[in-house]
Amino acid sequence: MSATFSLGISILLLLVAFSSSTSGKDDVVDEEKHLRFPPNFVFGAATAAYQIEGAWNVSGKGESTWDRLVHEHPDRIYNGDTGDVAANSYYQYKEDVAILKKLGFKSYRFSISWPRILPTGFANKINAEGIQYYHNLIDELKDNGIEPMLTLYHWDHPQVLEDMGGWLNDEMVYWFGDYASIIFREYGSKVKKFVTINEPKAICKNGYSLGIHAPGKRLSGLGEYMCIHNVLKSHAVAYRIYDSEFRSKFHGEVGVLVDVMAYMPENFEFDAAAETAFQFNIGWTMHPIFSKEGDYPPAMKQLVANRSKAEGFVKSRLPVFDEYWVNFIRGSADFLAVNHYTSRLVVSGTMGQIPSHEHDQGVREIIDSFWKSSASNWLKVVPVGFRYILVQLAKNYGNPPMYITENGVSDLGTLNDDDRIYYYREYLKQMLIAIYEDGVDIRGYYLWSLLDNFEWNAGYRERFGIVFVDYEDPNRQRMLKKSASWWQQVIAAGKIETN
Ligand code: PNW
Repeated sequence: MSATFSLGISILLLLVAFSSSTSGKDDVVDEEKHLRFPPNFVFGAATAAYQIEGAWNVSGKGESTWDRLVHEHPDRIYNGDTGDVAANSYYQYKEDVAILKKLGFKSYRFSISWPRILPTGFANKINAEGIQYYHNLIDELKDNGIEPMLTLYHWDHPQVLEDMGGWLNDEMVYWFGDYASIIFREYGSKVKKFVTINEPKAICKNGYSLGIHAPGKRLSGLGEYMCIHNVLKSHAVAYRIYDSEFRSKFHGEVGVLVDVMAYMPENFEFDAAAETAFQFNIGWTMHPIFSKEGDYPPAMKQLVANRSKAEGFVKSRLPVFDEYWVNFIRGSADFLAVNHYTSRLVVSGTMGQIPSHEHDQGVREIIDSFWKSSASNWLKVVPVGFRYILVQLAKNYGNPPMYITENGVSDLGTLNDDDRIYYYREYLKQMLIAIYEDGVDIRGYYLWSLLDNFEWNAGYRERFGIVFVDYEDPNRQRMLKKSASWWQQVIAAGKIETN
C-alpha cells in the first residue's frame, strides 16, 4: 500500500469519525432531553382490592364474584390459589404506604371492594367498617404526601348482583350509580381523581364471553357486547352523578379507563386490518365517549350486523344505544386512563369462535416470535408499541389528558429483577418520545404493580410487583426488589437512569 493512499484512507477515516462523533453528540443531547420527565409529572404505583387486601369475609364484607369463583372452581386458578388472604393489605396497608413514601411515589392507585362497602349489593346497608378502612388508607396516604387515585370497580362486584345477571342486567347501571354516589359523597373531599371501571373489555371478554374470569359465563358473541353496553352506561351514570352533585363542591375529576394493546399492521398491506382491530378493541369503548358523534364506531356496527345476519340472527348481536344514551355517554370523561402492557401484529384473516367479538373483527392478531417473553404468555415486551398506541389514542380522540394507570411486566419471582428494569426503562423512553416528539398529553404514570399480588387465573405464580411478597410467610413479608431501588432513583432524579 502506498504512503499517499494510506494517508488518504486515514484522512477519510478521520472525517468519518469526526462527522459521526458530532452527529453522535446530537443524539446524546437529544436522548438526554428525552430521558427527563416533564415538570409536575405524577409518578404512581397501582394495585387492586381483590388482588392485595385479603380479609375476604370479615369486618362486614359481603361475597364478591371473585370470592365465589375461586372457592367453587379452584381448578380454574393456578394451584387453587385464592385472594382470601392475598398480600393481607387490609391489615398491612400502613406498610404499603411506608414503602410508597420511601420510594418517592407521589400517588397511589387502589380500588375499592364494592361488597366491602355494600355487603347486600344495595345501598340499603352501608358497612361502616368498610367505609372506615378506606378512610384510614386515604388518610395514611395523605399524611405521607401521597395523592390517592381511586378506582371504584376492579372486577369484584357483589355476588348477589351477579345472581341477578350482573353486567348483563341493565339494572346494574343504577346499582353501580348508587354505589358510586356513596363513594363520591364519602371520599370526595379527600380524593380528587376517580376512575370508574377498570378494563371494560377485559371484564366483558374474560368474564362474560370466554368465562375464564369471574363470573365465569361463557356467552361468546353476545355476552361481551351486552356487558360492554351496560358498563358504558354505568360509567356514564357515575360520571354524570359526579358532575351534577359533587363537582362544584369537591373540584375533582372522573376518568374513563381503557385497556389497550397496540395493534400494528404486520406490513403496510394490513393497514386497514390494523385500523379495524383498533376500532373493534379500543373504539368499542372509546368512540362512544370521545368521538364527536358518539356511539359505537360505524365500521364495528356494520361488521357485527353483517356477521349476525349471515349467522341467521334476527338482528345484530351488537346492542343499540338510542339517542338519549348516545348523548349521555358522549363526553363523559375528564381524563383518559390507559392500561398498556403489550402489542400484537395484525394481518388479514379470522380468529376466535363463531360467534364472538374476536371473530366479528375479521382480522388475525399474531405475536412476533422475536419479541422478548415474560412469565405471562400473553405479555411480550414491545416498547415501540407503547409510543404507537399513545399516538393513535391522541389522534383518534382529540389528545385528551391521559394518565397511564397500569404498565408493567411479570416474572416468576426474584429480587434481582433486571428484566423488569429493562421493561420499565424501555417503555418509559417510548412514553417520553410520545410526549416530546408527538405531543401526546400524558400527565402521569402508574406502574403495575406495587406488590406481587393475586394475578387472577395465574394465582401467585406470575409476579408483577416491584416489591416481593413472601406468600409462604403468614406475615406476608415485603422485600424491595432491585426494580424498586431503580424506581427510587428515577423519581428522585426526575429522569431515567440509563446505567
Ligand atoms: C390488567 N391484555 O389486566 C389488570 O387490570 C390487573 O388487575 C392485572 O393484574 C394486570 O393487568 C396484569 O395482568 C389485563 O390482554 C388484562 O393485554 C388483559 C391484558 C392486559 C392486562
